[in-house]
Parts: sequence; C-alpha cells; structure tokens
Amino acid sequence: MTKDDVAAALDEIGTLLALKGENDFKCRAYSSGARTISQIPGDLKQLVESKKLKDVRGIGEALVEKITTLVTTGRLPYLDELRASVPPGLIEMLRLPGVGPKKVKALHDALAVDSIDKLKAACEAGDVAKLKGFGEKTAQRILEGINFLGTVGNRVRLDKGIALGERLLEKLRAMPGVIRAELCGSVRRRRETVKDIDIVASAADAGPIMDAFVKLPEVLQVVGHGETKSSIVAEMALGREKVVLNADLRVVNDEQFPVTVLHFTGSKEHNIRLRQRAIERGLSLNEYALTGWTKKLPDEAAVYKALDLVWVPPELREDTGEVDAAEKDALPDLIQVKDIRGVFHNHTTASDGTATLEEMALATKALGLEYFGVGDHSQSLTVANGLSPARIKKQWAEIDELNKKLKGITILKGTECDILEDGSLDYSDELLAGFDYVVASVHTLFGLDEAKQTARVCKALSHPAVTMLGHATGRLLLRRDGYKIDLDKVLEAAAAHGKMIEINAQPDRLDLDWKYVKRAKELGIPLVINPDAHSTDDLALYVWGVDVARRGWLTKADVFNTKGVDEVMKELMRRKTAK
Ligand code: DGT
Ligand code: CA
Ligand code: ZN
Repeated sequence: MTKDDVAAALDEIGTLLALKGENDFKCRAYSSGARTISQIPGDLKQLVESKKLKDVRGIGEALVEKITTLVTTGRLPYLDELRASVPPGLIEMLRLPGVGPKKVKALHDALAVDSIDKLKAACEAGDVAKLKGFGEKTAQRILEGINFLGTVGNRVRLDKGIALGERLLEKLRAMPGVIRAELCGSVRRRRETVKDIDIVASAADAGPIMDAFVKLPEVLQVVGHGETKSSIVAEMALGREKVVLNADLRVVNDEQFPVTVLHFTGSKEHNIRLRQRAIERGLSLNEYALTGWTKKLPDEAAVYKALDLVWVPPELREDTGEVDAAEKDALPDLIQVKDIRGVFHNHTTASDGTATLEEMALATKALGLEYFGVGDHSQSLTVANGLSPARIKKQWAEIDELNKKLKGITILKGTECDILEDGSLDYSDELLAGFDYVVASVHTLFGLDEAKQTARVCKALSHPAVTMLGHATGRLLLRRDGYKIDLDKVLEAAAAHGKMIEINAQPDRLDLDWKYVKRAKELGIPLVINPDAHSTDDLALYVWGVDVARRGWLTKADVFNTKGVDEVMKELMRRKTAK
C-alpha cells in the first residue's frame, strides 16, 4: 500500500459517502484526509506503527482506524461494503461536468437513475428538467456532457497515462532477461490524451517476460497473453484518483528493437511517410525490420539515417512537415523543461488559490525558478473571489514588502483580468496601467456564438494593457469542448497587436492546442507557458506545457518565460511604455 493507494481509498470513501447522502462535514474529512496522506512526508507504515498518525493535523479518529487497517492488512472491509452498496453507474455519472454527488443522489432518489444510459433517457424524456434544483438548462448541459463522453471513449489525460506507463516500464526494466524497454505510442509523442499504453521491450526469450507482465500487481484484467504480444487492463492510484488503462506489451529480439520502437511510437501518418521513403530507396519498412538494409541499426537514429533523415523527436512525429525538415536537417532545437525560468498566471488565497502569496513565491523558488507572477482573478468574477481595485492595491503593497524580504525570487504584479461581454476589461485603464502584466481570459458566457466570441476576444487583444491571452478556448480535456471561437482570427489579432498567447499547462486544459501553437509561432507570436497554479503543488504543472510547446515546434527563443527576470521586466516595461 503506497500513500497514493491509501489516499485513493480515502477519497473513494468520501465520494461514496456523499453519494449516499452523508453530511458534507464527514465527506470532506475523507477527501481532505486523502490530500493530507498523499502529501505527508516520510514513511506511512512507520507513522502507523509508531501510533503517531493521530497527531497529524486533519486526520481524526475514524481516519486513523481506516488508514491503520489499510496499511497493516492491505484491505478495508468498510470500503468493500460501501462499494457494494452504491451502484457503479452513479460513480460514472460523476464524470459529467457540473454533476456532483448531490445531483447524482437526487437523480437516483427521484428517478431511479443508476447509469449514464438511464440518465440520458431521463433527460430526453424531460424528467430531469422537471426535477427540483435542475431545470431545462441543467438537463441540456447534462445531455451535452453525455454526448461528449460518448465521443471521447476511454481515453485518459496524458499525465495519468504517463504515470501508469512509467510504473509498468520501471517494473519491466527490472525483470531478468529484459535488455531494453521503452514507452511508445501517443504517450511517447506526448499527445494530450491517450487511448492506451504501448510498450516495446527486447529480450532473447519473450516467454518469461510475458508471463511476468500479466502477473504484475497493477493488472486488473488480462486481455491477451501471447508469445510476442500481451494486453492487460492496468490500474494504479495516482494522487487521490485511480487510473485505469489498457497496456500492450510487445517483446522482440534486441536487433529488432529500434525498428519496433519506431513503428509503435507512430504516429500512423508519420510511419506512412517513412514507409514511402523506404520504398523509394528500394527498402521495405514494417514493425520488425527495415528489409533490404544490410548494415546494423543499433538505435532509432540509425533507422532515420538509413532513410537519409536526422532523428525526429517523438513529439514532432505527426506528419506536419517534420520529415521534410529532417531531410534538410532543419528541425527546431526544441525547448526543454530546464529552459523555463519563471511563471505567470497563478492564483493565491486572495482569489481562489489555496496558498498565500509568500507560500506560492517560496514554492516557485524551490522549483528553481526566478520569478513568480501572480494573476488572481479580477473583480467581476465573484465566484472566484475576484479582487476589487482596493484589494489589488493592497496586494501590490504586499508584493513590494515581500520583494524586499525574499531573496532569490521576484514576485511580479499581474492579474488574470476577465474579458467582459463586449470585449472590454474588468478594471479601469488607470488601474490596469499599474500592473507589470495583464493576462486576459474568458470565464463567462461560453455560449456566445462564434462571431461574437471571436470579436470579444479580439477586442480585448487590442487593449494596450493586455500582455497575453489566457486559456484561449476554455476547453477541459475529456470533459467539455471549449467555447466556439475562430482561433485563426484570434491569432491574427494577437500578431497584429503584438500580444503573447499562453499555453495553459493544466493537464486538463493544455490550451492553446499544439496545432495552434505551431501556427502562432509561424505568425511570430511569443508563447508563455503558465501553470495556472491554484496551489503550491500546481506550480510544477508547467512541465506539461513544455510538452505542448515541443509538439508545437517551439524553441527556447519562442517562449517568453525562458528569459531571466531582468530581461522579462525590461520587456514588460518596454511594452507598457510603448503604448
Ligand atoms: P492512441 O493510442 O489513440 O492514444 O494513439 P497511438 O498513436 O498510440 O495509436 P495506437 O495505440 O493505435 O498505435 C500505436 C502506434 O502503432 C501508432 O502510433 C502507429 C502504429 N500503428 C498503429 N496502426 C497502424 C497502421 O495501421 N499503420 C501504421 N503504419 N502504423 C500503425
Ligand atoms: Ca496507443
Ligand atoms: Zn482562468
């Protein structure tokens, strides 16, 4: 039982209790206990054995007992009973945006809805709209959510897929007989969501590796167990959640390994290009060999070389011009995580974050970064405790104080300023002029038609105070599409007005999408990778934005926050005085 396993179990208890209608206080004790356990330093087993668990803040008696049982026996009958008493369909319904345990319980109690299918039928029959606390709009939103889930299938977010993939990979690499092993497929290409985990390994004898693979503790179900390929459904706890995903393992001999890795990394479109090049050279490329080539192929780079190409980073293998560029040795020198030197667009307890300005700044410094840009919400976003002009001025004073006190980190004065319906901004021009930078974002009126939404955002981009556009489409991966907007026009406006565009690195946003990142670069628009952190832990999320940047062909020079603090301040000042 790892900490994450325990945390996931506690979180599940909290959810199940909420679905059963338990009071908020009790449910929250479990979900916040889960967060505490997943972040607790040191060895959990030791903490349990030394009976010190009860001294941990936020872990009450009931939780101590459950954690102790989990850690000492690896099981929890209480959770098993809870699971048995709640229809699994109810948990699935929680995947719908805007549908929490209370709504699910109401639907179950009033309409006996216990699955997504039944919920869909109830919506279509008009029963949900009539239900107290729901109404026409909610019913419509639920239906849209159900249809959306239908289109995304069982894909999962990249960060979750990688976590599970790396766990499996680590265990494979440790197996006797395994020579090399690599994660392939969309995980290796860093696509924002993944359908499954593709792993390729090499060994002289595949049999024992296949046998061990299908017996890993992460295996929920064995889908296939063959000589060269096995498929499993794997599961692991991650933070307070569970990831469940298919994983395919192919084992080949070590000579085949580079070609097989290349093939299963894809994409399919990239593979087709390579196959054509092979044919043009009198060779033939398939998943196991480059037939007709007589020299050794020790690694992937050698396979590319045999096709007169330089090695192509997996993130670029989407058939968007990378093969032509590789032929001319003109691939970009892609940005790396270590190039990032600071972050903009972050929230503190002043709006809807969970940590104070000082805590956030210190956590940013601990990540090895030089500057922390605060971007709390603006006044009209009352649901997120947006800041009034008076509170902004107070925050500025606090920043000035902290900047005198803190060493090795600079706090920048920013705002995530709402774009209002008509495209104007949520603060006066006078106040806006006092910020070091302004992130302009849409948080309301997602339902505007495309022309209006586009005009709204383009108008905001024409405002002299705006530095960059935040989460350009508002999408939430696997949960909802973004608002309707003509991104080509938005990019044109950003280029025309000399604005930057954010790559929001939250793993469920990754917004701007990499395809538009590439286009933004072509238009000369600087990109900014922002974690949109709402907690100290969130700050590190910027790494997922680096993946998007790489898929969008960005180099270090294309990303504004690869510059050091002095250069950043100078550029922000230049932009302000140029107005
Ligand atoms: P996913 O799983 O939907 O997130 O995306 P991928 O790219 O991992 O797709 P997957 O798992 O179906 O296949 C893994 C790789 O295998 C894929 O990227 C390229 C290769 N592959 C699969 N099917 C074909 C095919 O029909 N032709 C070629 N040339 N390659 C294929
Ligand atoms: Ca795949
Ligand atoms: Zn936002």
